[in-house]
Amino acid sequence: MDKNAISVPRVVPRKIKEKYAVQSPRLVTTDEFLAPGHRACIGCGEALAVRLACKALGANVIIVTATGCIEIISSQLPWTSWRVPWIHTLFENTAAVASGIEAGLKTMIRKGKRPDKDVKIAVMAGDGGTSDIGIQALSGALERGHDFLYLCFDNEAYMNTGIQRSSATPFGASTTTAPAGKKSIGQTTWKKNMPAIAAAHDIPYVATACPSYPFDLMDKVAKGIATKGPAYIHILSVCPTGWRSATDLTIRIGSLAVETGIFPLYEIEDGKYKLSIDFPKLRPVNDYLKLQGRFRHLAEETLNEIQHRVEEEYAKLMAKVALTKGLNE
Ligand SMILES: Cc1ncc(C[n+]2csc(CCOP(=O)(O)OP(=O)(O)O)c2C)c(N)n1
Ligand code: SF4
Repeated sequence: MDKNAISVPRVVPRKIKEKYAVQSPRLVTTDEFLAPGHRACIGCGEALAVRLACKALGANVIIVTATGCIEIISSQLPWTSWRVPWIHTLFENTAAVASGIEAGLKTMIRKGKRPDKDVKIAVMAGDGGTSDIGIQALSGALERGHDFLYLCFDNEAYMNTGIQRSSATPFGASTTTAPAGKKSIGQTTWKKNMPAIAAAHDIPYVATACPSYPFDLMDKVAKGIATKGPAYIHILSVCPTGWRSATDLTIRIGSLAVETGIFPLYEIEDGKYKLSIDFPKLRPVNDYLKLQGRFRHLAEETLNEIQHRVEEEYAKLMAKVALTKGLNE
């Protein structure tokens, strides 16, 4: 057991506490690989998610980070928050740089120039860097089968440069480049399903996570980094600055994304779907939307449209989970 480990009570979603509560405490390392004192905004879900992910990755990892909030908040020269080897790359080539590092390490090990054979590679990028600008390099790396874990921290817009819409911005959200007004509801396209795109590459591990469920997130990162071959985890990261939400509601809003079915938590292991939390009944989407200023302008008609779409997508996911169950029986 890690000598620095501390015992923390497990966080479980409200209302289903009795059903899912785990009485025994879990152990989490007190080691921090993303040092405190970085420059993230107050209540930043992305910084919390990165911190938790780093705990699960451990010390023996090389982290490759695209441009974006994660990079800017952590590497303001002459300081750095990174306590593990870290490289900042361009948006376009993040997964390609990780591929090169992996191939280089393999060669060094083969030539006996690297005694430590267990070093892992993790990529960290935002939704813009993943679902828009870096998608081609990511697709190539997944297809070639490089051994790394790709973590997309999805705050649903290009936050670092001022809340511009990305293909991961949800329908109806107001952003600076898709502003809501008299003639527009804001974003008019549905959120790109990045986990499904990663899964379509037939990689061994794909998952979704959210720091509102810290143990689930850390378990998935540990699993992803231990996977032989490419793994992809899509992490919903609440951004109070861009979502126009209260800074002390970050954890609650993340939980509501899951409880409403807007962002279900699941894993796809070797093509088999598994729901991480199965709610007896989903909450109405407005419970989640009403806490965020970016959706403040939405009329009932649009809220109903979003509700309908979420139910439809959730049913599709449940069908895949049921199919997996059927195949296993
Ligand atoms: C090719 C290219 N286009 C645009 C930029 C400017 N830029 C830097 S950070 C950023 C936003 C990043 O958004 P995202 O990947 O979603 O991460 P976030 O900041 O939201 O965490 C942009 C557009 C850039 N650095 N390179
Ligand atoms: S803009 Fe959003 S994601 Fe970026 S540091 Fe601030 S809260 Fe975090």
